[in-house]
Order: sequence, then structure tokens, then C-alpha cells
Amino acid sequence: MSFVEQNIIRTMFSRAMSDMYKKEVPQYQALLKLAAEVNQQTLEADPHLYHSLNEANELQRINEERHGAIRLGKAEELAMIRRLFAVMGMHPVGYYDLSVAAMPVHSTAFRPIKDTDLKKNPFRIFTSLLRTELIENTKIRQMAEEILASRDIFTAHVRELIDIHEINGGLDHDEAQEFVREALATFHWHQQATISFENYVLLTKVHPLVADVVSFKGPHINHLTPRTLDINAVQNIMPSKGLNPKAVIEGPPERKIPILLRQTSFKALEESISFPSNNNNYQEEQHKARFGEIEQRGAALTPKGKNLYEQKIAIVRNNIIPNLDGSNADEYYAVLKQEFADFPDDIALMRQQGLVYVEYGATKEGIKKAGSLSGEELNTLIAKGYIEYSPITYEDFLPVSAAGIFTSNLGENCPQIIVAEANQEAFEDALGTKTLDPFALYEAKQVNSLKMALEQLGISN
Ligand code: OOG
Ligand code: NI
Repeated sequence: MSFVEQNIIRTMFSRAMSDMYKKEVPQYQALLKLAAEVNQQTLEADPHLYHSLNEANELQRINEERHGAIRLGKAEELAMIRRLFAVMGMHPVGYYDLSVAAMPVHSTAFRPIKDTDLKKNPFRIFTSLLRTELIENTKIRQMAEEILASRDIFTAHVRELIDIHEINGGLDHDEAQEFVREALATFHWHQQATISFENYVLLTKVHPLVADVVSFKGPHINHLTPRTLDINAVQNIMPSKGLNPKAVIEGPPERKIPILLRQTSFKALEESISFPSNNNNYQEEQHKARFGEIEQRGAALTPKGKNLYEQKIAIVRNNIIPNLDGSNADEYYAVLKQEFADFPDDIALMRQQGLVYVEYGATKEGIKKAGSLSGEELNTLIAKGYIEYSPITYEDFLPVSAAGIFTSNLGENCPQIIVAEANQEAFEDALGTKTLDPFALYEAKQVNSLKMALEQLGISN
């Protein structure tokens, strides 16, 4: 029996998801088209970028989705989704506490871990779990928990296929195809709510996120996100394509050496939902959940670099919070730029100061000298041009940015939720395993690359 590679199942799944979402949300199709156009123009205008992406075999997949997001309601759902994503080689990396932004959820990202797997298909899913314990009103909390307790978001057959995968250690061709079809069913849109509009309104008042999670049969995919090579261009062109962009681009400012992650989206659509009412009737009302996002990734920062980034973002947010209508966007960008002015923007400096993770490699020059270099310091090898390095791409998410994405899509609200601390332990109990530490993954990649480079130069360490 031969198994289908997990990377291939992940690609089958991300394409099926994309096809489904394009059909369900035509605006998303328009965003994909815009992203592809901007990518092509950027590549035409920048032959150097074209060359480096080509070298890295990145060009064919440039316009494929990088991530999506879902919101789950209870612990069993998170535990099962972990097993479902594991079939596709996606594992929980990082813990994101969104209670800091008055969001009643905490999250992780399921993603490939190994470099070779990320290269084959980097698709990941930002996955949030509702924290019902943060609902202040006891009656509403109980109602939400009861509704969630009675639902099953997985098909019986996907459960079987997950078992088969775990027992056999893989899926064969037919099983893999069935798996993709059955898994997809969990992420469909439901035009019908499972609760009355009255109860929906009660939940919305607690927090619109609570209503989005509790009112439906399953955790609809709420956005997909392709990669852009020029996020400013996409943000600026969106209105002319009939897409309504969120007020500002989240994350760091534009820089020579891009860091972490910059994101923007078109705002969630108002969609018509049928809510069950008396005597088998339905009441048509509107709900906002689904949007389209775009991301541009830069260098992964070390804990020191990430702290510096987070400090700066906190200072910016103390000074100015972007209005949802975009009325202070220019001022916001000015404050952001000003605050980041002294964040080193030179890769050599960033490496020297230990702000950034890099991948090392032996140069041709260095390899010619192999065997005669023992005892040389790394900095000397770099200065002499025997070792080169480039930033490692950030593969994870940013809680403050995520909160900004949530907020601009849910709209203004006055949440009735308990102010809380992070609770990584509870999240991991629900998940059934620890989340992986993203820093450790980047660190390992840096260390391995250096080890290999030194070996190539004939230096043992
Ligand atoms: C998730 C928002 C976070 C991102 O890219 O930071 C996110 C959600 O709205 O459920 O996807
Ligand atoms: Ni996203």
C-alpha cells in the first residue's frame, strides 16, 4: 500500500478550500486576481526580486493561498481539528492570547514545521477557540455552552478517515481524496443559523465573535489569504476594484528589510442568514463573518527583536488607535514610521544585534578554501566572504495584528466579557498537546544552516 505524501494532501485541501471560497465569496476571487496582477507588475519592475524568487523555486506558487482562519466553540472540536490537520502535516505552532484586545478567544496556527514542507506548500490555518468562561452573564454563558455541546462539526466519515490515518500511518490515493472532500464539509458556509434571531442578538451583545461561533452548525472558513509582493499597492487599488479595504495595514511599517508580517483585508460582507422562528418559519437577517485578506511576510525576529517590535507597537497604540473608518490612517502611519525609525533596517546590523534569525550558507569562495579555515571566527568568515546569510522568513502570526483584523471585520461593539489573562494551559489541555514554540523552530533552522555551512568549509565544531 502506498500513502499519499502529506504535502500533497495539504495542497489538495488548500486548493479545494480556495475553489469553495471563490464560489461562495466572489469578492475573494476579485482579490485573488488583484493580488496576482500586483505580483506580476512587481516582478516585472524588479528583475532582482524575480531572479531571487526564481532561484528559490517560489514563482510557481506565488499566488497560492498562504493561510485561512476558523473559530471553534469547544475543547473537543479543537482536539479533533488537531488530528484532522495532522493528516495534512499541519501542527499547532504558537499560542496567541487575544484577551488582551478584549476578544473572548485564544488561538494557535496549524502549519507545516519543516523547511522542506513549508517550501512545498506553506498553507496554514489560524485557529481560535472560544473562551465561554469569559461570558459575564451566567444565563447566556450556559445557553452558549449548551448549544455548542449539542453540535458535531465533523462528518462521521472524516472521523473514520482520521482513525485510518492514525492506525495505518497514512492515507492511500482514494482515502486522501475522500478525506479532502469530507474535511471540507466542516468549513462550509451555513446560510441557516441554528438559533433564533433573538438569541443571536443576545450573543452579539456579549461579543460578535460569540455569535459567529455559536449560531451556526460549523466553523465556516472566515477568510483565505494569498501572498502579495506589494501590500501597499493592493491596499491602494482595492477600492477601484469594488473591494472595501480595512482602514490600515496591520503590523510593522514598510522597510528596506521587511520584518514579520504585514496584513490587510477587504472588510467582511453583510450576508443574509435565515434564523429559525416560530412555527417552522424563518426570519431573514444579516450577519458579518467572511472577508478576504492579503499578507506580505518578512524576517523572523528573535525574542529580543520581537520584544522590541512589541514595545514599539504598544507605544504606537498608546498614541493612536486607527479609526475603523480610516479617518486617521495617515496620522497612524506617521506615528508608526516615527516610532520604528530607530529599529535597525540593515541586515548586518540586525544580525549583529541579535534581532533577526538568519540562514547561513558557505560561499563558492569559502568552499575553495575548505580545510584551511579552522579556528576562524564566524564574523571573520563572513567579513572575508566565505559565509553568507539571509533572513529566515516569519511563518507565524501577530496577536495585535490579529486583533486588528478581527475588530475591523466585526465592527464597533461594547463587549460584555470578563477581562482575563492568557490561559495557555487550558488551551493546551483542550488541544490535547503542547503548542510548539515558534522561536525554537527558527533557532533550529539557523543553527542547522550554520552547522552545514561550517562543515562545507571543513570546519568542525
Ligand atoms: C482570525 C484573525 C487573525 C490573521 O491573519 O492574523 C488572522 C479570525 O478573524 O478568525 O487570521
Ligand atoms: Ni488572517
